[in-house]
Amino acid sequence: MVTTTTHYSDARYRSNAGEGFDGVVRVYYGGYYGSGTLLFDGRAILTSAHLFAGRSGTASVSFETVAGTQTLTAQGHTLHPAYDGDGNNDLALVWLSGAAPIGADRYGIYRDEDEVGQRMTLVGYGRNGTGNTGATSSEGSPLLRLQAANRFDAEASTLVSRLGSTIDWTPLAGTQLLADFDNGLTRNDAHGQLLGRHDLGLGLDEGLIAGGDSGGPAFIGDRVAGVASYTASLSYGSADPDIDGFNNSSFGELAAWQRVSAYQQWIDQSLRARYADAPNRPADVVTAVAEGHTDTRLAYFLLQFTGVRSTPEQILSVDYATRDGSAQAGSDYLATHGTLMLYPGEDQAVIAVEILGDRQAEPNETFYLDVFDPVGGSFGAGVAKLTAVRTIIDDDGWLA
Ligand SMILES: [Ca+2]
Ligand SMILES: [Ca+2]
Ligand SMILES: [Ca+2]
Ligand SMILES: [Ca+2]
Repeated sequence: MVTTTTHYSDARYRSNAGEGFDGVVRVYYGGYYGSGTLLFDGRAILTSAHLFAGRSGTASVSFETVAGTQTLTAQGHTLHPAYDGDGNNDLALVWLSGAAPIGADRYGIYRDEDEVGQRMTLVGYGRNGTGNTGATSSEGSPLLRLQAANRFDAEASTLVSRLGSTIDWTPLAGTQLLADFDNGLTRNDAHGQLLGRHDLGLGLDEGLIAGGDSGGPAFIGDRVAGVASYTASLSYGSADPDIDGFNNSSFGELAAWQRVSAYQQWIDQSLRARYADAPNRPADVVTAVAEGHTDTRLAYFLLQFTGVRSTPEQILSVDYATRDGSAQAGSDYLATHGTLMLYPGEDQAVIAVEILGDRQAEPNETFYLDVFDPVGGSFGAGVAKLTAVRTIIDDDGWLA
């Protein structure tokens, strides 16, 4: 009745490349395809661990942007250390060997724990089909990025408390989110029938994951909130919602996404650990960054907390956003915004901003990073915002 292998999305509504989500990629490893999301520093892909486990090879990542399809060989990948092969901690990070294509969207991660009940957008390179037939196309070429929508209905450990030993896997509490594939009929409303979470879906926008979508994102707004992990066809007592009884991403099935908000510390700290040239103390901060000639390079801003936590476990945070000076977002650097978390044991961390290389002679230019909305600390009496400036040093022969 249940499979916990790769699955993803059966979208009845779909869009092709060029309609957004240019940072959702296809990931290839060991003869298998999945999907993934380019994260906010332009250096890492968030995907699922089960694409890699038990296989060998070198990962590659294909971007579809207005510039066409670009496939990059990965430098390596990291599985979540507690991945158990049975749907828990099913996350991996793929490390690009350089910067992602400039035209690919970078995505922040969803950090709040209010996902259940929210509409989300599913994007991936999985098989397509319809809710009545299930996934019908084969995986592989050509790249076809599909899009659909759904709503998170429940947290996956609810399955255990409601269905007991009917299910043969044990979702870790708080770490997975569920959605079902609705056709508007009560009898095929999987979470209504199985969990008492009644919702008849989003009409023609509704979709689910299918093979090839594994590792792909579920976005709430423009942030990745879930990572596609598995689908299931479940029945319980008189409840038999799957329209055809097969695990094929049809109406009446449910799917699970790894809950990104529960893994933000692992994601953030894994990315930061890759910044070999990041400053560790104020004296090492580089405020003037050479522009470079191609791709992007990282400029770092160092945030330090010098106060005392109310408890050692307290997590601190600030929000941040870049702002143009004489340098302009999109032509001189890539705009970014997000939340920087300081986890227990951390009193400082860096924010990375991508500087765009080119071969044009131009003046040295500046941009800003604003930091605001501190949680768990303050910037000092009456101070609502901190601002730092970086200078992009032209290296193409400007004479002034
Ligand atoms: Ca649904
Ligand atoms: Ca439903
Ligand atoms: Ca089915
Ligand atoms: Ca240059």
